Amino acid sequence: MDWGEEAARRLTRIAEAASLPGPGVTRLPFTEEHRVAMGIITGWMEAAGLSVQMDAAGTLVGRREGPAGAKTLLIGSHQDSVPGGGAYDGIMGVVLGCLALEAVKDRPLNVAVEVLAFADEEGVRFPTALMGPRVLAGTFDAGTLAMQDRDGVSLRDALAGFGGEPDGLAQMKRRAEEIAGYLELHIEQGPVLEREDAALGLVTGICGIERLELRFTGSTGHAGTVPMDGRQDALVAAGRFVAEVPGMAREWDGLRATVGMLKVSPGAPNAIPDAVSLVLEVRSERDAERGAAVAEMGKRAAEIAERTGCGFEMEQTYQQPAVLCDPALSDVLARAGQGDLPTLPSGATHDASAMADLCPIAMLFVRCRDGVSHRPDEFASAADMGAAVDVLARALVSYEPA
Ligand code: HGY
Ligand code: MN
Ligand code: MN
Repeated sequence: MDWGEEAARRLTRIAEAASLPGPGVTRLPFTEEHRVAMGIITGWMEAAGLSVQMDAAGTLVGRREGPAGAKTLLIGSHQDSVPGGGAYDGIMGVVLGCLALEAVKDRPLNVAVEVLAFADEEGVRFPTALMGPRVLAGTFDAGTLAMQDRDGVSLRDALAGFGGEPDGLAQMKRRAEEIAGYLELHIEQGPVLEREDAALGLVTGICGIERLELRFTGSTGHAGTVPMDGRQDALVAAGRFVAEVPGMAREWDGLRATVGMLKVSPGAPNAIPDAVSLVLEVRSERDAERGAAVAEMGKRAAEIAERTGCGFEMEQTYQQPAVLCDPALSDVLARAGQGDLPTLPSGATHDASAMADLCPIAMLFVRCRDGVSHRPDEFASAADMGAAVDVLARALVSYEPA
C-alpha cells in the first residue's frame, strides 16, 4: 500500500465528513463533528488491528498488546481543529500512527503500542486545553471542568454528554514505569523544513506559552461633545500598547508575542471607549526569558496607560512551560530516519507538551507547504507523509524500551 496516498485519502475524507460547514476544517471537542470523527478514527484503528475504546476524558485509544510485562509506547495527537483550520494539524499524527501500526501488523514488537486521539488540544471551545494528556500525566486540574464555552455549556457537561466520565478522570493517571514514551508526528506549521528542502525533521523542544489579560480603563463620554484634550480613551492606550508589541518582542531572541483578542466597551461609534481588555500571548523556548519579557511588557503597558490618563491591570490566564524532547527517544526516530534528519524547535505547542509530565517525548515534523497552518490551505504532501509512516514503522520494529 502507498501509505502516503492512503494518509492523504483518509485526511481528505475526515476533513469533509467531520467538520462544520465553511472554509477549512472546524471540529471542536465533544461536538457532533467530533462524534463523526470518532467513528472514522475507530475504523483506522481497527484496520491496524487495534482494540479500540474511549477513555473517561474522551480520548479514543487504540491498543496493540505487547509481550508479557512489556512497557507501552504511546503515539498520538489531537482530533480537534481551530475554526476554519487545516486538514492536517493534529489529526495527521493520529492517521500516521494508525498506518504505521497497520504496516507492521504482522511484525513482532518489543512493546505494546497505543494510538491516542485526544479530544481537545487547541483550547478553542473552552479556555483550557490538553485535558486528555493531562489526565494521563496526572496533572489535570479538575477545577477546569467548570469552565464554560460561549453558550454557557461547562466542560463537565460537554464531556458527560459525549459519553466521557468527568468524575472518573482522577483514576486515569498512567503509571510512568509502565510507559516507554510518547511519540507525536505533526505537520511543522512553519517554513523551516521547506526552506531546508527536507521532508521530515526532529523536534528539539516545544516552546512555553503564557497568556495574559490586560485591562485598560478610562472614562467614556459623548464622542461629539468631549474635547480631544483631557480624554481618557482606553482604546488609545490599548492601541499604543499593541503597536509596541512587535518591537518589544524583537528585544528577545526567538520570542513571539501576539495580541489576537481585544474587546472594547461601550463599543459604540459615538462613545469614547472606557474599557478595553486584550489577550497577550507570549511564547519562548526559554521560560526565564519569557518571564522577563512579560514583566517588561507589563511595565511598558502601565507607563502607556499613565501617559494616557487611564487605569491598567494585567492578569495571567494561562501558562505552560517549555519542554525538551528526550534525546534517546528522538534518536530512535533519527536512526529510523536513515540519514540526518534536520532538527528544529517547535513554536507551536502540542499534546506532547503535557505528555512530557508523564514520560519521555519525541516529535517528528512533516514538511508544511509555505509554512501555512491554522488555515484552510494548510497542506502536507502524500510523499512526505509516506516517508513519515516509513520512519515510524521502522522505529516501531526496531524499538527496544530502556
Ligand atoms: O497554540 C498552539 O500552538 C497549538 O496549535 N494549540
Ligand atoms: Mn493547532
Ligand atoms: Mn496541533
